[in-house]
Amino acid sequence: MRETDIAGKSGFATIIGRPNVGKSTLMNRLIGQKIAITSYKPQTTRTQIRTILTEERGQIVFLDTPGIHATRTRLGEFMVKAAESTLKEVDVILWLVEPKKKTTEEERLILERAAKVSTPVLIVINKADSVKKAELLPVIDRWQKEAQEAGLSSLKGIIPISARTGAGVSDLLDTVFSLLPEGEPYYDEDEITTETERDIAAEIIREKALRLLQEEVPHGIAVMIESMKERTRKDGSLICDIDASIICERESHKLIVIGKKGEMLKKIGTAARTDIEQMLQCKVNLKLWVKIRKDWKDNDLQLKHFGYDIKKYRK
Ligand SMILES: Nc1nc2c(ncn2[C@@H]2O[C@H](COP(=O)(O)OP(=O)(O)OP(=O)(O)O)[C@@H](O)[C@H]2O)c(=O)[nH]1
Ligand SMILES: [Mg+2]
Repeated sequence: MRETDIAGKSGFATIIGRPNVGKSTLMNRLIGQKIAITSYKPQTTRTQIRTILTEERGQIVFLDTPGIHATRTRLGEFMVKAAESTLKEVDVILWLVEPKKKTTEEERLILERAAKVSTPVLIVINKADSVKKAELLPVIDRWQKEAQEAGLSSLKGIIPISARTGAGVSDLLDTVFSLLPEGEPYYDEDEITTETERDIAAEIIREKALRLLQEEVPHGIAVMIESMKERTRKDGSLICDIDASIICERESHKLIVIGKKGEMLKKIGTAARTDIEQMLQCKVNLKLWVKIRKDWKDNDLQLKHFGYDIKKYRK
């Protein structure tokens, strides 16, 4: 290909799929840096997260989105809207699925929605490392048929990858670039994300809570950064003081988050501090509090206060 054929591409690519399929892992892999939090539990990501990849051939703005699922709470409604609202707004849809034998209800929902828009779609079969190569072909065939039957006429390819190992990711990137329109970049070339350090710090704390706590407790948690200030220590080095609150839904959850003699809260704090120090490249002094806001997941005002503004995506 001549260089001029690929020069100056620019556009948006949304990453959608059901919960836990590996969307955030893929986005981090694509930009080569950890911005979005990940966990083995479904419904980890709650908002749209925007990251930017700039290369000589152009710029891609990726949107990592919450997993699409059937939902009963206002927070769940917000999350699904945050994902679905991207479908029409972008230049390419990266739809992640897993190499399983059956299509899930959630995936049928996505097929239906994606067939209604004219945006180019790539079906990305993630976690290809979890099956033998020979098992992938029937999966590709099955998705081809599913897409045809659902009238997904904008399907541009089916690409197996592993977000975990990186296998197939550069082919995927080439395909995304080939589908983007030519145009000026949307962001400066040194910009990696539109998330603030505060947003990322709050998410890191939530990630540690998700990974360390068992069962339903972490799904009812929100994290608020109350204050975040850098100061110079006597020896001239920088330190960042962060005060943050973990919000939970009930007293019993608060006790679990704090743990016996405060052990759990300490664990969450230590793990989060290490990651935040890596992000900020300086020492961090992290203080964590635990607060109760009863049923905050169904209260529009509180949702907005914790960064989940339901009006943002409601059309
Ligand atoms: N084996 C394998 N596991 C993967 C791969 N990609 C992601 N995972 C794992 O799948 C789990 C979910 O990953 P996430 O990236 O958090 O998934 P997500 O789709 O963003 O999930 P939600 O935000 O909850 O919708 C994690 O335990 C990842 O380590 C992969 O390519 N192979
Ligand atoms: Mg995610």
